[in-house]
Amino acid sequence: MVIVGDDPASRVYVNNKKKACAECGIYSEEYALPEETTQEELLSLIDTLNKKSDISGILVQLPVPKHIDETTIINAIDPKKDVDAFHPINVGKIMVGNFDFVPCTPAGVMELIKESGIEISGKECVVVGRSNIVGKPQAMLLLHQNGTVTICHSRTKDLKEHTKKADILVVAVGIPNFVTGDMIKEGAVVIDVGINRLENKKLCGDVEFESAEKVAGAITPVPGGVGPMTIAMLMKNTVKAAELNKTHK
Ligand code: L34
Repeated sequence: MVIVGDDPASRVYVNNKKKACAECGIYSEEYALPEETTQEELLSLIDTLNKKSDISGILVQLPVPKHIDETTIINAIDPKKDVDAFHPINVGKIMVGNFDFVPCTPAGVMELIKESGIEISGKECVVVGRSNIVGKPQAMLLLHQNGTVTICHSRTKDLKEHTKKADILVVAVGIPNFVTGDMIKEGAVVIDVGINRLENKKLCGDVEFESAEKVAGAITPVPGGVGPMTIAMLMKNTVKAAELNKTHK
């Protein structure tokens, strides 16, 4: 795990990941680098970790400081150690449907749906948000399970018209209480990926829970919903990486 700078939310997430590794018996190293770290220094650390035989998985916690180019960093990670599945090789494999790693947050969402006994095949699935980290891979995973998938975003006209049709609604926009109960179909499965910190330090999701839970058939809370699942899926990818790197030696 590599963390650059001192974003307080990132600090919490990385601590949770470290704790999960310890609980699972996964050996981990943390590299906490100062905000002023140069891109070259970060690339050099990634190169070292790529070559380090006792490290199977590498994760650079995002966001990185503005003076560092995120794409350059992601591209530098050995795809076989890319437990986030952010490298273009792994992104391409997800598109084709033949993948080793699944990005942790969308994988966590899929696991929640599966464990709850919810069928995806033939369902109207609406993903709100089109980020490379969540929205796009989420849509692809739902498509692989034969969902009918719509991706909505900031330029979508009449968002409510789309969300109202969703049997499964995944919201990942990063705006507190963005989706309200009146935008949800009766009985729909609502999965809230957002984690927003309000001024009073309280956490809230992208879905207004109070109004949404009255109409939803199932709904995830924030905190205690998708966040912990993201970490669980990271553990799964890390075990996969250990197996993968063993056979490739
Ligand atoms: N490289 N960067 C990389 N990989 C990732 O998979 C992430 N992500 C997102 C941000 N940047 C990343 C995470 O790890 C979001 N994320 C993440 C991880 C854990 C939690 C939330 C987001 C989490 O533990 N959430 C707790 C609450 C934690 C709190 O108190 O703030 C929850 O119950 O939702």
